[in-house]
Amino acid sequence: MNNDGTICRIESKDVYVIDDKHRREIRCSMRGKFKKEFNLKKDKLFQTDIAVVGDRVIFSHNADGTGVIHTIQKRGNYLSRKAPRIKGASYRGQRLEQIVASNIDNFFIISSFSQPNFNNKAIDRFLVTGESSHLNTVIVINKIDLDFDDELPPWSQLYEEIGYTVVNTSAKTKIGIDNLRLLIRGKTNLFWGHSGVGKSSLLNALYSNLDLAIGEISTATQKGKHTTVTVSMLEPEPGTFIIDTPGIREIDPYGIRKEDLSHYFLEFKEFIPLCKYNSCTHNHEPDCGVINAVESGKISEIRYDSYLRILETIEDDLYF
Ligand SMILES: Nc1nc2c(ncn2[C@@H]2O[C@H](COP(=O)(O)OP(=O)(O)OP(=O)(O)O)[C@@H](O)[C@H]2O)c(=O)[nH]1
Ligand SMILES: [Mg+2]
Ligand SMILES: [Zn+2]
Repeated sequence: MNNDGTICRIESKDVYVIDDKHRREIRCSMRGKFKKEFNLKKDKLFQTDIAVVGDRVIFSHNADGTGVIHTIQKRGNYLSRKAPRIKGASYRGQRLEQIVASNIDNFFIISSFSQPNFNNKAIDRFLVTGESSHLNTVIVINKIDLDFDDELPPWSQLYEEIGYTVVNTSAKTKIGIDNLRLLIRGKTNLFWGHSGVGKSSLLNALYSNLDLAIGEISTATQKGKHTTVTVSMLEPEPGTFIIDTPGIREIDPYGIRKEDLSHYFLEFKEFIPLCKYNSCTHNHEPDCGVINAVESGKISEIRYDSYLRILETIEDDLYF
């Protein structure tokens, strides 16, 4: 008999599925046809994953309590990034797309005020990733108990003025945790950010029934030690799903063209039609609406600087 479920975890060939009806986790394998299709498409394939956490599937039960996945439903949306370079899988300069998770209601960019240091450039990159994947994005700035000199408010304000929801939290003192819980309830939420910012700590603070492993911060580098190692979906209360992810090293969004980048900086949008050239990259061109807006203070220089840095890294890509 066929059953519906959602992929919650993948461990090499084992795909764990939460059964819609019984809310139980079932260890499944993928039907052979998936592998065949994967090999056939390999030349043209820009996606390294056939099945990802969040995918809705149809599966059947085996007599021994395991299951077999027959169908993966079309993804409503997904978060992807450039895959780490895989030898032999791509030609020179080409990077594959790696899908992290699918069917996401809220994309939470988790950052920390300190330990590791607040990094607005990284937030801006993550925002581009979220916007280009059409996700509903929320910014969380954790560890505000370490903001002894009240340096955080201008940063929260910068992003709030653009239109983002910003939640300031401390997993330690529990500030902001109730606010965060309200945004999460009843939705599928992805937690994304560098190692050590406190993704798993926040989840433990949000839901007392979770007991996720928490890592230390290296005293030498002020960075996390990659404590969470797999993407996994949790259901801390019925109907609320959270996908905890391992801290990322590489943060490049996938598949963005130079001329499209500015559309993912939401506050630039109204100024783009004022550019003299249609193909303006807002970098050096004369009569540029975006540059004029930066000069008159309507766009923050900090954000424009992030834009230029990301633009440079896109120019390194050869395959578009
Ligand atoms: N002072 C302070 N420390 C925190 C807070 N939240 C987390 N930490 C500490 O930060 C360290 C890393 O926390 P984790 O929850 O493991 O971070 P993570 O983002 O899940 O890291 P990875 O799993 O490696 O990606 C731990 O030592 C936590 O105790 C906070 O709000 N304030
Ligand atoms: Mg973690
Ligand atoms: Zn321009």
